[in-house]
Amino acid sequence: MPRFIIVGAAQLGPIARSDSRATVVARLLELMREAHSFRCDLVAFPEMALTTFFPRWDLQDEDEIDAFYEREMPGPETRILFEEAAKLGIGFSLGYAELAFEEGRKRRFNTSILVDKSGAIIGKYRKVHLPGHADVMDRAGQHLEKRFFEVGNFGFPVWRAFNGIFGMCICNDRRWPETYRVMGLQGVDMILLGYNSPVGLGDPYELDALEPFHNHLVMQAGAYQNATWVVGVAKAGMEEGFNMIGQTAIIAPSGEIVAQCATLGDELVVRKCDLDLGLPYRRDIFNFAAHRRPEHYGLITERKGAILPPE
Ligand code: CDV
Repeated sequence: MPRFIIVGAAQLGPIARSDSRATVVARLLELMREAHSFRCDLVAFPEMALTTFFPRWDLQDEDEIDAFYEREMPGPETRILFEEAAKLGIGFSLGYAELAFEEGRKRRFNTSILVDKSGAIIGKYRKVHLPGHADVMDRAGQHLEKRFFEVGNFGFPVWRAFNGIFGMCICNDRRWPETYRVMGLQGVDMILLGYNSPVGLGDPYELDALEPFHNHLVMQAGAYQNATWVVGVAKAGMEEGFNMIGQTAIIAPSGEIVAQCATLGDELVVRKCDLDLGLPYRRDIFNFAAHRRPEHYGLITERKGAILPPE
């Protein structure tokens, strides 16, 4: 029996610091309704889709910081998204900053959820690869994710949903082959991936000119090497003076980009995806059971990391 899904990648243009949740949620609702008009089963939204990308600022005030986080999901301002999804019969993935009270303390995560067509949360992922720094750096722009988030504690789970096996990862995760491989080893059919990727932060991000190339390079490689669909969704455009790349793309298990946004604003691209398109790869060139040889890769668990060249 064929396994098709119509998926929408809902890129967001910039979100201003002063934008209310209600304003942003209204934009998400519009994209969700548009996705439904294209008969989408599922619409994917970016990383931190409810607020501006606040880790660019050296925020100190606890209340000011907390205001960027969701204490509950759905919450008072986001419930309407879940209600609309249930009414339309469309699933969605959504990235947001999560404030959790666990192990007797306040915890902060960069989180993404997967919601089914009834509006129920069926999966939650917390970002593992947090880029940037905890302390302010002497350079043009800051990326303080290591200060504002803890490393995710769920690993890279996958979920049976939408007639297939689905996984999620967030932004910088897409640059790491382990991200895709851990899900690939669990038979993932489609990875939903939101990102906020600024250029112009200054050293060490001097490779700005190659950023668009690297963006697609890693997602296409991850898709091909693990025979999975990848849906990469950007928050794009000039946000609070920072230039965020777009290039939202739907990538087939062949590694080919089959749909791509053409703007840096709110834009939906849609693709009917055959979830079995990866099977020829899984049966042959990337038949993990037949060809992978982890027992011959060396004692990688004992190596704590790469040795860096001298400065
Ligand atoms: N939000 C991100 O994870 N951004 C990083 C940048 C800072 C390198 C990224 O990998 O795109």
